Amino acid sequence: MKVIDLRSDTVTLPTPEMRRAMAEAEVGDDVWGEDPTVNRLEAMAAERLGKESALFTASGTMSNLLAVLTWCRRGDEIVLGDQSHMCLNEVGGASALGGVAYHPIPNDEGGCLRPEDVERAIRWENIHFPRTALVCLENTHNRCGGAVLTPQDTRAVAEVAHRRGIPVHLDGARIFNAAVYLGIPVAELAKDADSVCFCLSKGLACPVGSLLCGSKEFIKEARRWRKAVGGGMRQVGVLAAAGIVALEKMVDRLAEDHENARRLAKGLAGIPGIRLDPERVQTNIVIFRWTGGPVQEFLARLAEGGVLASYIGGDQVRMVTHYGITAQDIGDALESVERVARRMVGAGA
Ligand code: TLP
Repeated sequence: MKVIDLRSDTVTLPTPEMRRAMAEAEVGDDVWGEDPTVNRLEAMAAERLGKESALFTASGTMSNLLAVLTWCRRGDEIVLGDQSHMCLNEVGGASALGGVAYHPIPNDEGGCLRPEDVERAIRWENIHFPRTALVCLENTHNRCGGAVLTPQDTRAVAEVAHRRGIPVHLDGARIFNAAVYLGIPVAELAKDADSVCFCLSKGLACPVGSLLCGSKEFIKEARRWRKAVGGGMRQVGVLAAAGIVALEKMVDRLAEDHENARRLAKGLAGIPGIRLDPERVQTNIVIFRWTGGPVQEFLARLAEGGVLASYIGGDQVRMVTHYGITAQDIGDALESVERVARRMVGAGA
């Protein structure tokens, strides 16, 4: 039985071209700055994102953590969305490892923060308060169904933060999906952020890696923090080589994943027990509510039929399209989901 794995775009496997590039990569000791392949990837990333410098890290979580450690001191506070990955899914790293408090404010349905909420959340000088040291955004927004922030959305928040002298970090794990959706250069989406990270190991299909981008001074400091958290890697050009292939070859094809996600969402919307508005799906993430019985049973039955999806709390299920999923897989997955849904809804009626 073929398994259609829609749990995440992190399950993507490296392309044959990536494997070849990895095998042939020229390498050196990156802690000494001597890995030519890493240096090339970092230069490419900085150039694409329109920043002075970039740092190759082990994961999106590490990039976000390094941004917090670099911008903040112990006892400071970060303002971020209550549905953001940094808030919900990064093991509380900012506070556990950086002594930095989280100040979550509501994300709207489109993954944005309202500038007036950001303004209100920023502390004024008072001996009782932590200092607000960073405002964080996420684009695309994972928990808000892959929603895209426009350059204007980012600018509106950055204007408030910058007026108060506070930098903005953008978790752009899937920022290339946003750029492809909007049909604009990724640098436009990063322009108003002081630091930005993106992942190679999601839709871009690399086995490992993320890049943190910002000013020369910021990256120099983030590089020290990367070493401190044990993230200084040595002949890591073997991984960076895949990243170079990803940036050159894997960005434009994200449009296919978006097309597949739209087809998936439209099909799901017609299945009994499933609630979602397919018009809201912009990129490669589809989140829906399952109202036809226990959600864990629904997921277990889907898995028995060869369709893997993930549970994200309440009655919500997430499906993500990616390089490993074809248009044919979408049709097959929809048939399987419909079969399970009809049985469960029929049994409950
Ligand atoms: N997201 C993963 C899980 O952790 C939920 C996924 O399957 O979507 N920022 C955003 C917006 C992310 O979605 C993720 C990963 C990260 C950061 C962290 O990246 P990694 O997994 O490389 O640490």
